Amino acid sequence: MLTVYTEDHLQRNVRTELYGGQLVPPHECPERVGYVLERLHAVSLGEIIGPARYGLEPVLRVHEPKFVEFLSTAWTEWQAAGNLGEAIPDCWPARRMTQRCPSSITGKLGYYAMAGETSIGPGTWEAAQAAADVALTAAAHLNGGARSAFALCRPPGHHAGYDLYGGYCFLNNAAIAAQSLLDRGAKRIAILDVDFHHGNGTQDIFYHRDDVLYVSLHGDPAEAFPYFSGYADETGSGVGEGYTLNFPMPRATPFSVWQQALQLGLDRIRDYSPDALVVSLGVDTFEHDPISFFKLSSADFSTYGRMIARLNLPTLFAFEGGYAVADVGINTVNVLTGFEAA
Ligand code: Q9C
Ligand code: ZN
Repeated sequence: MLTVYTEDHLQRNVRTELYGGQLVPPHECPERVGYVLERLHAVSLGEIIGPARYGLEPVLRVHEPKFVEFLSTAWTEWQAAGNLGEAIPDCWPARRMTQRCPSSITGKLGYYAMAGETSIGPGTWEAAQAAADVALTAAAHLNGGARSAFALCRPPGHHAGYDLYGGYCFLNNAAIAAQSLLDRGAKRIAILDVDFHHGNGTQDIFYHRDDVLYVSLHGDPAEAFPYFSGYADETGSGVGEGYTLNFPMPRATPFSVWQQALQLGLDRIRDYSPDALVVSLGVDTFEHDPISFFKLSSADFSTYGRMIARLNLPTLFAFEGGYAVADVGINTVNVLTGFEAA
């Protein structure tokens, strides 16, 4: 399997995450990708290539123009306003307040943020754009006839909505890749999101559409981030009704249960008969993940890689979460080698 990767992700290297009432070193750190690369080499998964540059056009197919403009200027504006730390919001457009976008940078952060843990720093925008290019390059590879490709994206993307960032995400790499596959001739794309967290951003972008089926397995939003998205009764709207499928699951869910939900999701994807599959591949379902609560072992990742392969679809894996940093490489690459072994 081909991997697409660039060291430009290193430009996202913020010092702070708002966590437990403190500003701590971010869970979503550059070392995560280092462990994946190490493991890719160890198993000789295949060639690793750099991304092409696609510019903003494919990004603007799924994100709002003013949101993209905000992301590209936020750090400069934050600094120019005289702030000393990294850029974080502290005020949101809550219930019954106006939804107008302010001109103040602090106001804009609250307007565009779906969560407050994700600091913006120097290089955040450049890294986010490079991650989108990584996903688009992997998509182009599928278009060229490949059976699979791995987009080693960082920062991750599935919490980024049409005009929302947060949950460590800025641009929705998987959604950008899915849309580019449609724009290059695919009629239907399925997105399978196996990250521990609900991909509220991906759901948001495609909620009202029937040309992208979104299937997600995740921690019950009553107990897990992003808290305000991911219930089973969120099924799509308008022509999109029935094209969003959520499997929220409780604390300590073991692989035996998770696997049953996966099989139901795979059955729905098969019925949909898509031209290609995009997998939002987060490995924070791991039993030792520090911020999540499922109980998958490293061997379970291989097992479900084989299950995904049985769909026999052109498949793009886009890297998402996973914060048991030293095990992120093994778990991620186990999915890919499981897929290839099937
Ligand atoms: N107490 C991804 O995996 N904070 N994002 C959770 C838990 C945000 C995760 C706090 C987690 C975001 C891509
Ligand atoms: Zn996650």
